[in-house]
Amino acid sequence: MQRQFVQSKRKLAHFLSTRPRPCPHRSYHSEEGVWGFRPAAKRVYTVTDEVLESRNSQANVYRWVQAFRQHGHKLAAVNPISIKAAPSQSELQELNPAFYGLQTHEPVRITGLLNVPASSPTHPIPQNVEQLEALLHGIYCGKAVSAEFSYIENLEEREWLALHFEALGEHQLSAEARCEIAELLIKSQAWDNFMALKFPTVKRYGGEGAEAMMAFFWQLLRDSVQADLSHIVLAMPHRGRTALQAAMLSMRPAKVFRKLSGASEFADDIEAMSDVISHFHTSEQLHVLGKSIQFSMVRNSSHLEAANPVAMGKTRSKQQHLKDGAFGNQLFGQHVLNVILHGDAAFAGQGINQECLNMAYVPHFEVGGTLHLIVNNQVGFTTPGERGRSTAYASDLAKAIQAPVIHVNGDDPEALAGATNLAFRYQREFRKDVFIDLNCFRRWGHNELDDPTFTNPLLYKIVNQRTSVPDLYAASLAEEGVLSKERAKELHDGYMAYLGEELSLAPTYQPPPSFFEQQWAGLQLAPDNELTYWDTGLDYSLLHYIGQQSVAFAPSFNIHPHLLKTHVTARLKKLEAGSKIDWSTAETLAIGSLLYQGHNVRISGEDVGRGTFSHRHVMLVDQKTNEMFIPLNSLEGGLGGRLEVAHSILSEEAVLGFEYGMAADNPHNLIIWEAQFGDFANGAQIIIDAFVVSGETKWMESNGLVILLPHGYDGAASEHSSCRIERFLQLCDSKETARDGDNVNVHIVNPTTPAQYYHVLRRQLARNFRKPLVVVAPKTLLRLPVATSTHEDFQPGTFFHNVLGDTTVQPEQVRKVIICSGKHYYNLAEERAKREVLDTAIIRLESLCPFPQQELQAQLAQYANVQTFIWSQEEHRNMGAWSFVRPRFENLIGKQIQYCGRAEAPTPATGIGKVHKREADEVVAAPFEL
Ligand SMILES: Cc1ncc(C[n+]2csc(CCOP(=O)(O)OP(=O)(O)O)c2C)c(N)n1
Ligand SMILES: [Mg+2]
Repeated sequence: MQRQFVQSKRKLAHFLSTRPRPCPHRSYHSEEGVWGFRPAAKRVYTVTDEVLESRNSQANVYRWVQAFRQHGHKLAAVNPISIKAAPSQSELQELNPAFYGLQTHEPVRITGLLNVPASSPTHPIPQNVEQLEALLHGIYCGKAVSAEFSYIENLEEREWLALHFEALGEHQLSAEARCEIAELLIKSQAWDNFMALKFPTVKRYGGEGAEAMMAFFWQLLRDSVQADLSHIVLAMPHRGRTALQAAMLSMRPAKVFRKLSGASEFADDIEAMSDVISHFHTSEQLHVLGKSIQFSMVRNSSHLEAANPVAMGKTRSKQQHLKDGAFGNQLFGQHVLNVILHGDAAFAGQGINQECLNMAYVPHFEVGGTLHLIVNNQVGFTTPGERGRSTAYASDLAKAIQAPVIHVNGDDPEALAGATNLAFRYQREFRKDVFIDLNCFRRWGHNELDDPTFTNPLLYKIVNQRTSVPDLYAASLAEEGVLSKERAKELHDGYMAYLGEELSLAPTYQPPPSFFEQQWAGLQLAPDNELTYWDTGLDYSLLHYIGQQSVAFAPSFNIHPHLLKTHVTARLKKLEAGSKIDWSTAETLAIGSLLYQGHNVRISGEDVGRGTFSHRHVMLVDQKTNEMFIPLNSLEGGLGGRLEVAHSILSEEAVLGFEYGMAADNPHNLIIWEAQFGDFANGAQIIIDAFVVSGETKWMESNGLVILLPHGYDGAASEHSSCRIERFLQLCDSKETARDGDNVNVHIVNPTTPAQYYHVLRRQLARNFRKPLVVVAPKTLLRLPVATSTHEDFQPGTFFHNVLGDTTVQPEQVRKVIICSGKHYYNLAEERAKREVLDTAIIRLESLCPFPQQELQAQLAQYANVQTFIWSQEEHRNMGAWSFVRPRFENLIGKQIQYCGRAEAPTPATGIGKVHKREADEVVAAPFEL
């Protein structure tokens, strides 16, 4: 027997050593040249001989034990309000020992099969199948917790999870800890009761039914400080959010009460449009077990789950700042932990969750594993679970990335604390995502004014008859003599009295400012009555050096021969000449100079390393080794900023949310997101609407994110032609009847020269305020010889021009002015030259929003003899900037303006080549024929 076993061990070792290993050159990698990524060392894991021997010699028992790990959760009664039928015998047949031919009294040796505490009179070690069955049922099919992890491919993780889940019973809380948790639950309930009493008509999305959530945070904070974490970043939806903030964090209840009386959550002198109470955020230093930890809750949007990638981005930004993970030399998550709470319906229903999970382990998006808690009240608005998803559990998406799930009964706060500790330890051990599915209930309707019995009468029969979670827990502690009823009442009454005092203070309470603090200190709001100009030029010798370095590589690096010619040599030539500087070079000069000045820059999006149009090549790939290299990270001198090339997954919504979070966290880094084509930015519309264009006025949270949207009609049909400038213009708060200041909510530019692009990028960080910047980016201009710049365009004293006037005409000859924006200018200029027209000036609006009224006026003032003003665009009439420009031109400039462009259409561009050509010809001809 023993010899056979040794032989099979040898075979196993041989098998392991001869299995094909992943070829390192096929995976994303670079030990040196890729800032923000470092491949994790491979872990080696072996099962001990003793364990293997025990398992192999009792193979059927081991199969049976494994079946409990796989199927035990189906039998577990972790649902405090279940109305579902119990699973059938056929579903559970693999839990039956007879399924494996095992007899009730057959002896078992549990070494290596199951992790159980040492034998004790109350918990004797099982000696036979019958005793083991009882134990397996107790562990895997209990009433408090169950787990799913059998789908995880990695043996070490599965073994770890089994080991620690089986020992979960050992997570015993002290009497003091239990009292602390009880106090939090009591306060959470008191908060909701107080709100119901004083504000009976308010939709507050209380935490009633899910109060056990407090035990999650209680345990999380303790584990986090013990692991020496310095930050927790949390995304959390509406439900129970104010209860958490009031009962556990230091949000002043007076702030909520003030808001509910009709005032703002900001002090009276702050002009903000504000938000609802369930979106309030807190960022504060908490003191736990003698240590402190920064607890940062990201702003919430009503769009469920949309805040999740924002939290991930914020986490990564903090990690970058603290040299966490690959930004230093360790695993991600050494200092900062990302935590996300979800609703059950929203987690299963919203596609952004798939995108976020898909980002979890991708280089440049990893944050070292997120700890997820699904607050599973088993209903979403009126929709019960089985109507809200196709899967058995609300958490099943977690399986897509093989994340373990621990299901917990929401009636058992202590079980939740234990599950939290287990999830936390898993995250620390493997730096991977892990889920807790908190099975609880919702005491009222979707909001407290709804009647849930209209739609879910049976469920609510149970809910309405049952005791609350805090009362149940307090009663059990009273019974055990841990917390007396009197003390529980005292805690409740004391908190209610405090809330009463806060309510009386609310009318005069002025919430302290919570913006432009910490890393945002020194920045301010943009001016409301002027457009500011920022000298973003630099000495050309520095730019020349940066440009050279952007294509420099070691002699041993095997550059692609085509790139050597068209990218490297061509760039060097242009730099040397100081002329014909193209779009990609200008971008490099902007990025490189910011790095040189000590700012970190991150460019994110699909295929950004090469660039959709194969123009960027900010990341080079060695043709022999597949090794990636980012030349701009080898600048010498300077202040050492680093470029992160975050080649993203094929997602718009989650990735843009991630970048918004990075930019929200640190205003001194330039964060750029590029859509593959501008058309696809609509996949991120939720993030654009709920965060990018509205975040500042809702939350007083500025953001300097740059969004690059390749745009332009070049015959590529409906979905490769238009970034929908009209939509962005409709989202901005530029004024139709008065002058814009820099304080518009978003700056939208359509630059026509590489130097303009360079200046507008650098301007993002040069200013003393931050605004999201949408760049309508070119495609054909990337290689258009006339759309180039010279070294003078970059020199000190130069800056971004909101308007580019016409320097080619004699002003007194001009009878007609065409105003346009973007690459269309070059088509018009070419047509004018072809027709040898001398009486027509073409003015370019480089900035659309803010609308540069004064500069436009200054340009127009040169032309005293003009009768005709035309807005010319290549987009259709119901698209492009026409409907934005027209009222501003007519109201602010005081002249009529005529339209030339494509006629109205339901989709941006034709798919018929000949039609495109005809339209393109007509569009450039029309202004000259009017
Ligand atoms: C994207 C989006 N769609 C719809 C809604 C409207 N809505 C608000 S809460 C809710 C139900 C959410 O259910 P669940 O995720 O289970 O959270 P719960 O409210 O039960 O805590 C819905 C549909 C929304 N806020 N966001
Ligand atoms: Mg729900």
